[in-house]
Amino acid sequence: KTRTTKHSYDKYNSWETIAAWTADIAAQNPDLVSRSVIGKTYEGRSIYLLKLGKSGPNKKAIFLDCGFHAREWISPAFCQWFVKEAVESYGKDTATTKLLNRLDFYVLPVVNIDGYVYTWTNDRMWRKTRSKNAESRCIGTDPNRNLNVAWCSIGASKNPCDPTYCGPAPESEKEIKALTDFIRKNVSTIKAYLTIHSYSQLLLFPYSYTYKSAADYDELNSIAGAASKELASLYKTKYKYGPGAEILYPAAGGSEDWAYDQGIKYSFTFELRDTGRYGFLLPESQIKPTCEETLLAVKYIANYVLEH
Ligand code: ING
Ligand code: ZN
Repeated sequence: KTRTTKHSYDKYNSWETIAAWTADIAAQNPDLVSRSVIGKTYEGRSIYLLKLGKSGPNKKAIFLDCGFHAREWISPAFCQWFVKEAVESYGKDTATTKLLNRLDFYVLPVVNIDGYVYTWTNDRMWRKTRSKNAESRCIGTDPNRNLNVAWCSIGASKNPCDPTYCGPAPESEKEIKALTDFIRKNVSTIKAYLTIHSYSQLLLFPYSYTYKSAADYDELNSIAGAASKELASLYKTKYKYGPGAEILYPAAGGSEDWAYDQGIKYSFTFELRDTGRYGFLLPESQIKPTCEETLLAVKYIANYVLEH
């Protein structure tokens, strides 16, 4: 098959290139990576999920997703980097080898594929999905306001023209239905849920939909503090951490709150670089350092999950 564009870990890749990469990375690492399709997007694209880990009985799993919001290009870049590091380090680096021997990682490289494609073809600053709305000329729903957790009660809009439109109903978006169906089906094995956004350099944990503190506040706060410290150890990148409602803004219908209320205790939202100089338009020169430092925080959380 001829490829028009080549995949590169330190560049932003088109969806076509990422899709081909998911097939290649699974084919090249059959004992470590497998690919499945968990559903189709509104525009009919396959939603790919990669499963990473050496096969074994009764393994705990960590779910990692990227590309909820179309314009946050550093996010899918991180999921690809994470997979690269896993396959390149397995059998070489003892810590990574141990993680992959004892845990499974489900990696969803791009959740909102239609939106991501649209940022490449039409509007670089698009955020939402690309589904049509009844009785409106405006397109799309905010996927991170569309989950069934205090749906549309705060920090979300009922107006289809707004960037935080919650959709006509919880899980109205096919991409969100595919994700939540998968997690519900595997909820007994999934011990951590990590979702990657940008930008602001924050590590958020529940809740965002209420100012009430989560039952596991103390533990989540100390994990977030330690993970942020790990992240900063590489390039001194400063992260703030805390409950979403308090350190960012209150917002209902987000995936991290939903996962937490499903019983997945270790649930975090990352907001990667930067703090606004480039914002969503983070230069490609920052992909490698951003992914390297973020990987340290993700590995810290994975190790914590393994030991608890
Ligand atoms: N930020 C997230 C957003 O969806 C968030 C913040 C996290 C809201 C968790 C709700 C729950 O608005 C970005 N940059 O998308
Ligand atoms: Zn986002």
